[in-house]
Amino acid sequence: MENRASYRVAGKCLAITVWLIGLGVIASGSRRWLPSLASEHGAGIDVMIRFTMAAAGAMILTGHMVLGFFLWRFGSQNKISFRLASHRMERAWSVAAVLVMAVVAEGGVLVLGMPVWAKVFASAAPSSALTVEVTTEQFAWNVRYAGPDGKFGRTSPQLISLDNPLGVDPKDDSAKDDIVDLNIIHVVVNRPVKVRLRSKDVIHSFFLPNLRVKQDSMPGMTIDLWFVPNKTGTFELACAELCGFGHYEMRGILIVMTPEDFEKWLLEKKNG
Ligand SMILES: [Cu+2]
Repeated sequence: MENRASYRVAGKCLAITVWLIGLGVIASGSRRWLPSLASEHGAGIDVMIRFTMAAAGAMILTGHMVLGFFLWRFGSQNKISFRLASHRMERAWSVAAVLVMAVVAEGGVLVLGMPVWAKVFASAAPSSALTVEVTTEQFAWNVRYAGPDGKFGRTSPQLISLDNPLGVDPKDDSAKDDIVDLNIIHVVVNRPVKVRLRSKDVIHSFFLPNLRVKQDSMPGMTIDLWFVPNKTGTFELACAELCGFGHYEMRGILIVMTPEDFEKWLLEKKNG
C-alpha cells in the first residue's frame, strides 16, 4: 500500500518535471535572440528561421506534453502492463509522423525559403550595385574598390608583398585608381552591394550577422554575392570558418553610410 502511494507521487513528480522541461525549452527558444536586422533580404531569412523554430518547438512541446500525460496517468502502476500494437498500426503511425515532419518542416522551409534563395543567390546583382572585392587571408580582410573607372586592376601572386597584400600590378592602368583598405568595408545605404569574394590561403567565411549574409571564401575561386544594406551604422564582420590560430582576431566592420558621407569618404581616400 505504502509502495503504491510512493509510486503515485513519483509518477506525478516525473510528469510535472517533463512538462516543465518542455515549457522551459520553449521559453528559452522564444526569446529575441537574432541580432538586429540591417538588410533587405534578411527579413525573409528571419521568417524562415522563426518558422523552423516554431515548427520544431511545437513538436518538442507536443512530445513533452504527451509524455507527461502518460506519466501522470499511468505512472502510479507498480507492475508493467502493455499492449502490443499491430504491425499495421506501427507502420501507420511511423508514416504519419514522417508526413507531418515533411510537410511542416521541409515544406514550410521550401515555401518560405525558395523565394529568398531565388532573389539573393540565384539572380545577378543589379547594375546599380557597388562592387567591393574582399580577399580573405590569415587573419584579415583585404578590401578593394575599383575606383572611378569601375575596373579592378590586374593582380598577380608574384607581386604580393607586405605593402601590396593583393599583388596589384602598378603597371596596369585600371589599377591606378583602385582603393585598397583593410578590415573595413564602406558601403551605401539602400544601394546594392556586390561582393567579389576571394581567398589568398585557406577557407574563410564572410559573415555579416546583422545582414544575414554568410558565404565561404575559397582559395582559387572568385565567388560573387550581393545584398542590400537598408540601415546606416557600423556592423560586425566576422570570419565564420575556423581558419587557424588567429581565427578569433579575424574581425572587421561594415560601415553603411549615406551617399553623401560615402562620397566624402571616397574623396578623402583618393587624396590619400
Ligand atoms: Cu578566417
